[in-house]
Amino acid sequence: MAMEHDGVASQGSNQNSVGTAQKAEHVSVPPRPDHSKVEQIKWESRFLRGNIANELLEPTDHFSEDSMQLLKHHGMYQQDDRDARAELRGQGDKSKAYMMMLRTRVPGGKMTAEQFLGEMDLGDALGNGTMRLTSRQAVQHHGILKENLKTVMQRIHELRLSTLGACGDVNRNVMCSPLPINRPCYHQVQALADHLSDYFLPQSNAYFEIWLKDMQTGEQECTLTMEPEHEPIYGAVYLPRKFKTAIAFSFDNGVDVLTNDLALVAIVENDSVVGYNVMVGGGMGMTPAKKTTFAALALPLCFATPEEVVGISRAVIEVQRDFGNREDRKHARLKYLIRDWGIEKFREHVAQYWGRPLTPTRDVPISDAHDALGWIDQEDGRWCYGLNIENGRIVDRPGLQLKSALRELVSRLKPSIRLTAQQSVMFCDLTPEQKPVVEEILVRYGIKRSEDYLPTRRWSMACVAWPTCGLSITESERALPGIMDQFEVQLQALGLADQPIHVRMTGCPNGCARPYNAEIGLVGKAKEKYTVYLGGSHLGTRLAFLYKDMVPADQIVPELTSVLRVYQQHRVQGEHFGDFCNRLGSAGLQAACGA
Ligand code: SRM
Ligand code: SF4
Repeated sequence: MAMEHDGVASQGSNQNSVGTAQKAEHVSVPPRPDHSKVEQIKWESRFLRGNIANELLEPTDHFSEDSMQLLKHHGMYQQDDRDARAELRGQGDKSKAYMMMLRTRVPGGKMTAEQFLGEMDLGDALGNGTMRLTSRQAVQHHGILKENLKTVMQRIHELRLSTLGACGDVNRNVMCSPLPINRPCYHQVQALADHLSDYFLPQSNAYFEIWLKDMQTGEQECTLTMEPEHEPIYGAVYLPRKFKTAIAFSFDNGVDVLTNDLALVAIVENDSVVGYNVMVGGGMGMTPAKKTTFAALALPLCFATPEEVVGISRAVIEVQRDFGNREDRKHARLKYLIRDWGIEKFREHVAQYWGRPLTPTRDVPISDAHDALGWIDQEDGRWCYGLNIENGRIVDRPGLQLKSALRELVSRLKPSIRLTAQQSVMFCDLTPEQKPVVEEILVRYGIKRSEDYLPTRRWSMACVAWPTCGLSITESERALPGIMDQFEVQLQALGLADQPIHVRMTGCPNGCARPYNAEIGLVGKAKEKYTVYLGGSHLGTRLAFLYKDMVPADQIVPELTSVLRVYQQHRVQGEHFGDFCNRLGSAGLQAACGA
């Protein structure tokens, strides 16, 4: 049944040409028959409600397919334990051990000590006993049972956090530099991340109605109010696909800004942001079998002053909303619209939607990237300590009491918290007197300090993959530590231990740990086989090239060692590993390695 929506219709991908672009505001058009099934599900969902509330009441252990799609917009994914799946299949049982993954949105990774502790408690009480810091400065819980979902959602709300806008076809967690330096530019960038995050949140009441409405009154009373239903930016079918925004500084690209749909590079003069180079159309995900898909870095769109940046960002989102591909979800990210149209046509549309001509980007290159680890002077008399969390997993296991250490540290010192884009955590606002306490706690629990890792490990990152990710082809989070152990032995043997080589691994080609612009990218292609990419830049400004395909897991380090040897012998002084590989190219490296 066609419904009246006050939103914006999907116009398909190629309906308007330059010069005839109409701002399709407040038009309500149902999805076309050739649009993907997800478009129909969103359209019929009455602004993200669908049948979720009813299914929640049913005594089942999982949701229907349609609800699964909608639940993403509430910040969660239905998964099953794939280790258990294998076991069950072995016993001839075709059922699945269903569970939910929940992602809390944390703009710029900024949390309070209470929120961090509360999230850890939640993972213990109702999750799988771990907490996962993500590659976008957010927090994930795995292993939540359907019957506990509402309780978890309400507890997250009590922590004054939310999962809304963390997943789904909307703007996701907005990233920015987590460095808590007390200079105006850092505060300005965090304020913009907070603002964009709020501004682009879905406005539907569905989140409130389904998860929070029946919360107890009193101290914990829900503060959300029931406003009339209106989705002024997204309309009834939301965006064609996920949309990601990050803000970097030209002098610090620790957030890997160019891999985002909307990449804002802050330009600073006299410690204040004077504007942003706005770049568009970055994205990592690709499907090797589908040759029209690719990883891409964002392209220059325009310069925006601090007053203009929100309006221009909105125009970018609106153009993607109205012209992004809604037929094929594998071709629906902004990067495809931009490459299909060309940047000039896209620029014209953004200018038209914004209502003013755009100014060219400024010639201020990205010059550095900070890993945000170790002791950092906040320049206000206080200190911050960035602790390397290997692959973002906070867990207690025999020989690693990481969760207990963090719990003691955060409850005793009450630092404010920042999460980094490398899945690590920073304890901020520490007094000089608290510095030795941090060190003492880490030593007592046997936690390796960031300074004790080789630089390459500080920059390494793996996606979650097995056993929770339904898309993983092979291991990543559980495989990378062992690979890094071997890799470090080789680095040391070759006298390269001081090299901060960025290694990123994923369990499938979707690229959740951003492997395609890393110096070394290891991408799961088949069971225990990986594609090796080389030649990305440590600044995140260049894509890597495919070096070798279908490399068995146990051959990764031997393959890389051959390349390291060539690097050790032929690099020019100060040349980063990625730059060296890029200089030689795939064929040059293969020849030099005698492959
Ligand atoms: Fe991701 C899908 C985990 C960052 C590209 N990603 C998934 C799902 C939800 C699997 C699914 O759809 O069923 C994974 C859940 C695994 C699990 O068990 O937790 C998942 N992605 C992650 C996280 C947790 C990886 C991590 O180890 O940190 C990251 C959560 C970030 C966050 O807090 O929001 C995560 N994902 C990324 C990034 C990196 C980034 O955004 O900076 C990318 C590449 C950039 C990009 O978007 O292009 C990324 N994830 C994808 C894609 C490919 C999208 C595409 O355009 O093709 C998928 C698959 C999809 O959307 O269909 C995906
Ligand atoms: Fe899952 Fe693939 Fe993302 Fe890894 S890269 S978390 S395997 S979707």
